[in-house]
Amino acid sequence: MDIARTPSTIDGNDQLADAAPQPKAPAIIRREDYKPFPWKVPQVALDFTLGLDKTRVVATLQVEANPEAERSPIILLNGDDLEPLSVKVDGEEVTSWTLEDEDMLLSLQSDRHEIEIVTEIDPSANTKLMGLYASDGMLCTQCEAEGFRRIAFFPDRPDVLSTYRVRMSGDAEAFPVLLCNGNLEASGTGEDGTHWAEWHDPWPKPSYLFALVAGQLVANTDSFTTMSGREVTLNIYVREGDLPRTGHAMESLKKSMKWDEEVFGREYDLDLFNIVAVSDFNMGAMENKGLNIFNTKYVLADEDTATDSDFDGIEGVIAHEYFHNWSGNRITCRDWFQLSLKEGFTVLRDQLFSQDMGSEPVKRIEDVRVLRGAQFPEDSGPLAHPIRPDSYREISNFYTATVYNKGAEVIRMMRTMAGEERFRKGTDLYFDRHDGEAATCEDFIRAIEEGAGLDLSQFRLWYSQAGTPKVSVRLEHTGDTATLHLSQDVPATPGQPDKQPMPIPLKLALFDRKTGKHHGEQLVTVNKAQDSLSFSGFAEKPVLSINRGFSAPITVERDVGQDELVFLAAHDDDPFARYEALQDLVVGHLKQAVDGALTDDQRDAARSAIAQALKAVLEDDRLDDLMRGELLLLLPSETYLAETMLVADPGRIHQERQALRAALGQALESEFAALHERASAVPFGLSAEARGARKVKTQALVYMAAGNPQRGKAMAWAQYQGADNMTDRQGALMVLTGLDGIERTDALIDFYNRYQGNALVVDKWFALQASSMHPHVLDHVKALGNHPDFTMKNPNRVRSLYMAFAYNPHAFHAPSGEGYKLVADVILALDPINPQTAARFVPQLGRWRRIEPGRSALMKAQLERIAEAPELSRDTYEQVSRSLG
Ligand code: B3K
Ligand code: ZN
Repeated sequence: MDIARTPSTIDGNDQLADAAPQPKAPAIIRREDYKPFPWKVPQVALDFTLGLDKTRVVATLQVEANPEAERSPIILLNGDDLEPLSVKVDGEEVTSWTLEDEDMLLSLQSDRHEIEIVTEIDPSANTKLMGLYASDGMLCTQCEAEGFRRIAFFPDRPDVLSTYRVRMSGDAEAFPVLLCNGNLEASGTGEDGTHWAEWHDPWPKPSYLFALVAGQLVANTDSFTTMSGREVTLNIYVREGDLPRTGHAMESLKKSMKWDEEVFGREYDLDLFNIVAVSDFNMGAMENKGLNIFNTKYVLADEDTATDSDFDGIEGVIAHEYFHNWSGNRITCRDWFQLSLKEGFTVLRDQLFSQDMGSEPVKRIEDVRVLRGAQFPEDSGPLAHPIRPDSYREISNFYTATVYNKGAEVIRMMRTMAGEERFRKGTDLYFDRHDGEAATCEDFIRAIEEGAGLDLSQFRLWYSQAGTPKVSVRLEHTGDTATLHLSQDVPATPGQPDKQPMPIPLKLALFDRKTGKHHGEQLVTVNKAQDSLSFSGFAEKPVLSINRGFSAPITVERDVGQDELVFLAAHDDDPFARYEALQDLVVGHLKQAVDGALTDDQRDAARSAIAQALKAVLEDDRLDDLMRGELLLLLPSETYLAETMLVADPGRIHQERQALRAALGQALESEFAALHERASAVPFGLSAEARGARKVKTQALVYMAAGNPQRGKAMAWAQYQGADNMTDRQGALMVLTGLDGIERTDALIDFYNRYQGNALVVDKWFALQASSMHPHVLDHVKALGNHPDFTMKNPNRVRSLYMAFAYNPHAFHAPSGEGYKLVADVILALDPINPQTAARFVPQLGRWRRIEPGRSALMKAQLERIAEAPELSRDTYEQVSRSLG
């Protein structure tokens, strides 16, 4: 990720880079420098002789001069950690090549050639998990964004599209299953216990979508008949013992295939769709053409080992990767600055799918919570960048909540403005017009503009301006007219001091105080810095409900009293707006409390208003439990609270938030006890009712434990012992982990013993302790770092311990600064092993400017310590230098 910098800021950053003890600052790549590649590579043949420690790759490239680009007598073939063993042009060994940094520059005499390059790689030494690597005895690949260059010398950029023919051979016992993109065309046995397979992918693709898997795997096999009647074979490959936990992933895949046909008119285009689950993986999953590779976390589930939210995560990620087949693979990105073209759009598609599969309002609230928790802090910090960035040093740093989640919100706004039907006309035009191309965000916008009949000229600013717009709202009432005064401000971000007003689509409604009803929802688009709108026919001042459904990814500052928020919390018919009113009520109170601006009486009054609103949620029988559970998640995260303050004191935020939770637990103890009892009586099942019951059951426990720890502990221990599913068991253990006592110890030991050997559940065991409310988390995490099951080599394990810790504000922000030191130690230790994962920790320390001075200095000192380390990776270097710059 990177910010859109003015030239002067770029220079400033370079000076900083020069000051650091780096031999050479990694280059800045700029969007404006894009040039088409001088060569086309219509066909590629790859021949792999597989081995865990030594894999030989023969890459044969048919190349021809690209008539749409400037001619060049040299072809640049990217490489990373590769040595060429032989280089041939048109069958002849040549020496007309040089290596520049890691890349090969090869001279070519005429317009059309065959290039053959042989390399040898060591997959078991590949701890970066980019390129071809060994995981748990099998071989697999990850090529996005720039991993293919670790396998073969190649123009490793997304606008070079080729068809691939791949032959792979290897030991039949070690690698009984041999998979690649496309269709299996031939296979057979070779000499000395080897066997081979030949795969062909008819769809031209960029190198980042290449994939290969070889290992001891078994498949859950099923099939899907597409809308045109073609039968597609579906396989989910896993380790043998994991087969019984693949059912939910398979169902999710079939639902996704059907939904994409119905909602976006997209049909699958090969006869085979393979998914492979691997346990060492840098992210969630990867959409390689016809051969998706998944983190086991997003494939394996059953009721004993996975929570309801794990099940939802699997459904969403399976859908996301499948949807990429069109939004990403059939139409890919011209360059990596266009990443949101495929990611923002595909996130929107997976969000809409999950809304349709479950509860639409609940999913919307969850998505907004993620946006606020992860993306708003990006937008307001040193790493802020537009959804289509202008420059970067390391593309891996760009897989951000801004590109993904804000990118999805921006396209969702287009959909809101166009309406569903017209939006679909726009996406149809996009898919038709750009099929088979490497496209740009501008291509997408133009297709929506033409297909949906929208004017998006000013809207394009959402692609180029970083920062979360703030809209201030005031409602004035005179005579029978209500006038809404709106003003917008897009805050300055690094490199973008001045912003222009953007079109902001706001859904709103005006409520009659007496009837509790409104006269219809309206959509208004504010596109000026200041605007006023009048509504007549209101004898009394109405209550304003605004940004309903979170129609725009902004912050709203509304000039309303506590009574109006309580009114909306009780009456708003838009579930999101209802949730929002409760949130505003709580955020407003906590901000005042943290500022020390409340007398005891005022504090009591506010707490009792919040308790009343919460009681209304508990008693409202129009709500189902899934929605009730969302509303009970009343307390905004400490991170989000910090985000609403210019400079935050994490200690005070934690204290006040905990105190409010305890007060609510005490005020409504009998109500929560009754809720827990009612929900506990619902037997296990996968219906919305049963899932809702599990959700509110643990919510009730959380409040009970805060208000009356002894009683809460006893109930949690009983829930733990009686649990017949992971949702209940994990919920109870989460509560116990935050408390002291023998129950905590016993439950943690029991959980570990019960699931020892199941890596995904042991990850939960680490994560629960690292994210707990217990005052001694820091000591627990330090000790867990020495646990025999802990390893820096497995990203899931690293995330479950240290990422959970870094995102646990009360632990991370320990006043001594030890939390910051621990995270900096992790970054330094992990950087040489897996830089992509190491760099992901930096943004937490990068928040230093928004934290109170004592802690801020300690955070900055740790960033400086990292910056001084010799030989930082490009990933970590970029994030640290920008966080300090
Ligand atoms: N496209 C991949 C992400 C690749 C990340 C590379 N650092 C997964 C996804 O968004 O679907
Ligand atoms: Zn994606």
